[in-house]
Amino acid sequence: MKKITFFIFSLLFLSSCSSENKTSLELPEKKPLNVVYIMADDHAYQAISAYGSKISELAPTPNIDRIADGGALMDAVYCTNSICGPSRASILTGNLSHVNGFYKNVDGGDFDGSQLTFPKIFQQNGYETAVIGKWHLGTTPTGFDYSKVLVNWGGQGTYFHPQFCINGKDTVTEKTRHSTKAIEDDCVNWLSSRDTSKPFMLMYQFKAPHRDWRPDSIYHELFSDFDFPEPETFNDNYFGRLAASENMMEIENHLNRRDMKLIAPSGLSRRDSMRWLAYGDKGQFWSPNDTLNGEALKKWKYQKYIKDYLRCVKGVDRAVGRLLDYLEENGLAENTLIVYTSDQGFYLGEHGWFDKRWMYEESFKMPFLIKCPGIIDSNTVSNELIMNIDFGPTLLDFAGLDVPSTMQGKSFKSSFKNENYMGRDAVYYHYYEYPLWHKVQPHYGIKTSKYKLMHFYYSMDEWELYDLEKDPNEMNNIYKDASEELITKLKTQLKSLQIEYKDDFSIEEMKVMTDTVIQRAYNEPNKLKNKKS
Ligand code: SGN
Ligand code: CA
Repeated sequence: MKKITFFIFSLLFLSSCSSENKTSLELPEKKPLNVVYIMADDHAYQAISAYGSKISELAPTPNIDRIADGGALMDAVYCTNSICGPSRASILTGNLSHVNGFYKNVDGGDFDGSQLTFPKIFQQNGYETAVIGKWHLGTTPTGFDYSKVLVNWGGQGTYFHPQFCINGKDTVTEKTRHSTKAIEDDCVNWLSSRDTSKPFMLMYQFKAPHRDWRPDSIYHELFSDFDFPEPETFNDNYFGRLAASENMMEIENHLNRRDMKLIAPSGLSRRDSMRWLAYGDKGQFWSPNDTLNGEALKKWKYQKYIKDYLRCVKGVDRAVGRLLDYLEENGLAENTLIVYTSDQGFYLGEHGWFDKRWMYEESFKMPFLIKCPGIIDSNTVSNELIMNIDFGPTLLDFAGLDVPSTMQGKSFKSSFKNENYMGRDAVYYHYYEYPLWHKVQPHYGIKTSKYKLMHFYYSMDEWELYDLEKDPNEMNNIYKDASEELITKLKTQLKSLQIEYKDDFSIEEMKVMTDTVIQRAYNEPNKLKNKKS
């Protein structure tokens, strides 16, 4: 794609606004559209107050909500493979996991950065581009003029003493600031020192609130004078759902000592200390004292988990507020598109769980708030069915840049203004990683506005069907009771999506994808020496 001048940018932005009756006299005043894409890690929509859940009323996110107040709250945005690296790879490429090649975090290799990604298109069209924070794709980011990404702890980064790699070369260890604060400061610094003759596209990506949920010390006392309510499905017994019954992500049975912030006994070797802290991952029983067990222990674990999680969210909300203030104070708010999302959803005790991966609603659905003055009206609520592969095409479309036909995702920009917009009637899902972590059976499926059909195919052959209107909590699998007509209709729809997305492999071929082991070579500091930058 050829570079274009900034005069052309102005034209493109004008046309992208599709604003009626513009005259050429107005042209010189119009500025090109900037983009700030904010993404947290594992931030559940239930923990954003704009989505209105019970817990978020007690732990509001006023700054994140500002994005929806000035733009749109999207209520039907879905992840195509609900784990970190795969979701990020799909967002960058606009393609499903089996097409972009990054479909597992564990033994799934590194991201092929030579592929076409949406940041590359912004960069090729004269934007200054940057990614700061969590990346988790192994290889050095491509398509960015500046990158500063977390590299320690297998690319996850840590909350304290995180290590960042700058432009694939220099590694720095953050000695004082919490990871959220370091990323917040770095983004504002990057904005302040950017080349102001160009428009910018910034990816602002937090580690928080990912496991092991370690908040900044300034939030340690938050929520200490009350308890959060447990979700309706907290004591789910997984009746009628074989795959769910085999999980290893229960609050009661799989949170470990590290998650609960216990301190390992002194005198242990580093290895033994790590083992001591990881105790509980595999269902081993432990209790912080002699009196807590049974239901009381489960309740105690939940409160510790949810409070630390929401304290981490509090830091993210503050950091988002700082960015929004910066844009407003520097005259950038009117021509900057802002997105807030998470790489996937997360369980906050629903079905008794933490973590993600399942096609059940809490981990499948992504929070998505978007603001673009002049195009999206304030306080819009959208129920359009969207997939994460649509993000890149949409951002390009807003900026007036061409979306390559090789991207499987589609822009939903025109859904905000065009009353005749024809959106999707179903979204597609496919998850592969097994058994690590958390023993979630590989599965694929579709969701329409009324039904969800899922197939768990790896070491079982189980179908699940939910009537989402009657059973939004997905507790009642009606696959065996549903009419043949309904099952046939949904399976036909599923098959046609698999063909459309070129994911119509045989079950045996799909199993091979899960079993394939591709070593990863993260850009961790000690490995960098051996790698070419
Ligand atoms: C770590 C976590 C898992 C989590 C994965 C994937 N364990 O391995 O609980 O599912 O990350 O998360 S931990 O003990 O190391 O925290 S993802 O966001 O990268 O997909
Ligand atoms: Ca994640």
